[in-house]
Amino acid sequence: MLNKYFPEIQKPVEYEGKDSKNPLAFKYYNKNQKVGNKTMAEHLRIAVAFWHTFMGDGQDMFGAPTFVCPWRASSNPMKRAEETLEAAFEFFQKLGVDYYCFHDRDIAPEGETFAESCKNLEKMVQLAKKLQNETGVKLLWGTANLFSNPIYAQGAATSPDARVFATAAAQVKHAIDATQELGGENYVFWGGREGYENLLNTNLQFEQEQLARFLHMAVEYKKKIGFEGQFLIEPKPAEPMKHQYDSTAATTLYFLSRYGLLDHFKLNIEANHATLAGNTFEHELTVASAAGKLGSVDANRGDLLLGWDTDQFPTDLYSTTFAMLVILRQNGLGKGGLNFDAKVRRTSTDPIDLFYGHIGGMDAFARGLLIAHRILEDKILDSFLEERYATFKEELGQSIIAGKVGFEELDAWVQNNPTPTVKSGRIELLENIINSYIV
Ligand code: XLS
Ligand code: NI
Ligand code: NI
Repeated sequence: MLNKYFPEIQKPVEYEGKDSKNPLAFKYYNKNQKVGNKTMAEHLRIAVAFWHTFMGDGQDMFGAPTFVCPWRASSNPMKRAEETLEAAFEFFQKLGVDYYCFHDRDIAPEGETFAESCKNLEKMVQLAKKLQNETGVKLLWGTANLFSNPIYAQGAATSPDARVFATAAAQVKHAIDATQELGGENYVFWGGREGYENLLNTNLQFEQEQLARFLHMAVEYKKKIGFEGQFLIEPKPAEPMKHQYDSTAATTLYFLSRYGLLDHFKLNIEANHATLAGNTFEHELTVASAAGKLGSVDANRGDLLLGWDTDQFPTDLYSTTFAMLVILRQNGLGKGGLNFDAKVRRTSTDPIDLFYGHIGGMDAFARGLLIAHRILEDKILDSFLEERYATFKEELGQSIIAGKVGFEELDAWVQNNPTPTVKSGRIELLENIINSYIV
């Protein structure tokens, strides 16, 4: 086992059960425990987000870094990248997770030129490959950072400058290559600065067409190189742009179908992006799932009192339960997983805080899984739903569903039948039932 950067942890974090008082043990997440026909690890497919966990140093717009990362000490950028990657794999092993996710620029520094950046990436990919082989940790998804470099200030695929579009395309090509080389199971497109700040300087229609052209090129390239990962789009309504084009699950699905891209993409739903859009996490998951397009999840949490992407670790059992209900009902996430796109607070200043954050998030989802599984096993919600829509199983309902009747036939039916009585939706009862399962 790698053992250099987290000396406080001398053995992998273990499951000790709910009565354990050990803060460095799982109380619910028990990797190999079967829940239904899969183990917890197979259900949850937990991934660590490279950017927050190993690049975050607590810096914000009001103050300097608070978190001293021993793995970021070297002044040589490539050495720093190597040490960061080594620290990351030590962390994955000690935490006992199977997956991680990265942006190209997380694992390799940008060089003086684009060509040099590509070389740096290729080099770091080889080290990542070696570490993956040694530890068995896999890549859930890769992505490209198309938002930090100043050339992307006005968008990447939706930039008003063709040369910037070209640069973004080249960068994504290399990021897909890197993901393929590392056996990545998915590739994510999050529209970093694909959006606008002011309509006065924006040709919105053109920019949306550009985004579609860009994604079509990606699909073509994927086919060409035989990349087998799933393409995912991660909606977000705002930040860094005032309006992002892929703002919610529904707008993204509309965009994909309008531009003939629906067959090639699924969605990566992030909890904090859902709430930023004024939706619940479970709303976004349900919209994606209902379209057969829920591919993966960025598992985090926002703060309803703050209007930005705070990316906190998930701890809310209602939220994890509702999320797992959606995921279990669609039979899992397939190639996707739960990526903790989350960071510890600026005031959590020690490497060990990274363990507390992840342990808490994994336990919260393990509990959500166990609770949701029991709710579904008991068929309480399913039988309620069956009952609520029961009239569609009867003659009238069946003729509506089969398209055998229109407004005139329905008018005739209504004229000849008694006024329907309203059936209770029983929301309070259902909420009470959910509470009785959250123990
Ligand atoms: C930012 C996004 C980002 C994506 C990956 O808000 O969540 O972290 O997940 O580019
Ligand atoms: Ni995200
Ligand atoms: Ni986010």
